[in-house]
Amino acid sequence: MKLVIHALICVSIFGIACKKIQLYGKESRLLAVNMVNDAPLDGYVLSWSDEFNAPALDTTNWKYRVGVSQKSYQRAANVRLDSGKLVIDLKTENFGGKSLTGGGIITKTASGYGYYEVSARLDGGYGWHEAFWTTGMSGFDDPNPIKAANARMLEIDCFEHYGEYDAYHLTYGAIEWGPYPGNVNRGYHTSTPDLSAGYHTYGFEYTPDYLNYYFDGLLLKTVDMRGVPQHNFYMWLSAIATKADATSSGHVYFDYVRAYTISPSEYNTRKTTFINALDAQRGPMASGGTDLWIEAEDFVQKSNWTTERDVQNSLIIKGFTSYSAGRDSTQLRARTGITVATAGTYKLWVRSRDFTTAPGTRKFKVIVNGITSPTEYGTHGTDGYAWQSGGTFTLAAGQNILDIFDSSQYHARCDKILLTTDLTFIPSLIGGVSNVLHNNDL
Ligand SMILES: [Ca+2]
Repeated sequence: MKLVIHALICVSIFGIACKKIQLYGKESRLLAVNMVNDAPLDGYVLSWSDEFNAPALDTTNWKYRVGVSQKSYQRAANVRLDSGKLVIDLKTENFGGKSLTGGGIITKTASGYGYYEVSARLDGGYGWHEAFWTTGMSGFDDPNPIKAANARMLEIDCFEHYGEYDAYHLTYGAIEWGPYPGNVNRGYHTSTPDLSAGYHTYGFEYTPDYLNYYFDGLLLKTVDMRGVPQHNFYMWLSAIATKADATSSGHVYFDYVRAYTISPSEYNTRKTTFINALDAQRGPMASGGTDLWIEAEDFVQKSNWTTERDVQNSLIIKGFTSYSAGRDSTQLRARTGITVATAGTYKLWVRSRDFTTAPGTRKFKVIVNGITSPTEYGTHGTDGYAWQSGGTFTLAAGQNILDIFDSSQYHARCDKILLTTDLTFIPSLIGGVSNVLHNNDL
């Protein structure tokens, strides 16, 4: 009965799952049924896996990673299946203009939300970089539209391991690539066991709301994904050289890659814990009055301000990076119109970035309906983003105009603005989510 249920799920959610079951016969079916019972995260069921038990790589599901990356040329010939493992051989050999060769495999079918896990032994050695990661591309030459100009593309690095660090240190993270490049998050974990000596599980849970990283079943980090670009992706299991003097031979072993999905109702139950934890990290998201939360990156006229993803996975805008005399105000300001429903007196708060290195040098001003706030922002003296208060302003119902003015022309960064009728409210941490309508009727 469980097999029937599993088969129905995989037909409807993850088409290639059934292909696997049909290809490898009764033994794999039994394995799949058992793994449903062993789903590593509450609410999830297995939807697809490759246990690498076949005599050769299933090229209906996988393509080889081929070509130059960093210090090595990746070859299909370096990838093989042996005793139930996918093995990537790392070699010193002259090929394709490089003196080192690595390899990897990439899924041919895109995957979506779910939990993904590999079991791997990372014995590449010095100078090699092993990884389980995802991107919207199924190859660097992939014409997939997710790679199109201005497409917001997310890379998830479930684990990366660099042999030159040591055998215990792994990193993980997510990166947004163009048009707002930057780290959504980055972290690392130091393992007690030697990652090169045995198999360990590396997993990530990708959802519309959060991204979880796991090592050997241990939750390493929960990242807020609300507002972060999301799309289906291809899985990459790969090993390349990052050092020209990488060790002369090494091997990376993958025991399996497994994909799990969760039903909407199970997800609604599961997500509560993680969303509550993330919201607690945001600080207060509402005052006792009327709040206008305004993201700087939503300003309709940005002029020379550029949008970037910065620490704490916030989207921000950044001004000029070097001073030049003679720039006029239209070059220095970002401007937006916001529609206000409730007229009144509002207190201004601005979330800016400062640095402990040369604090107070990346500065900007905020102008509300032509009146400049007395505070200059980017001067709070703490490392990272913080809120600064900026006086009170009268807002009329209807159209109001805000400017962010680049007063230092030197790496000024603004995350968001709060205008609130609660004059005693003090925002902290990330704050609330955007709740205003912007318009370009200026
Ligand atoms: Ca922002």
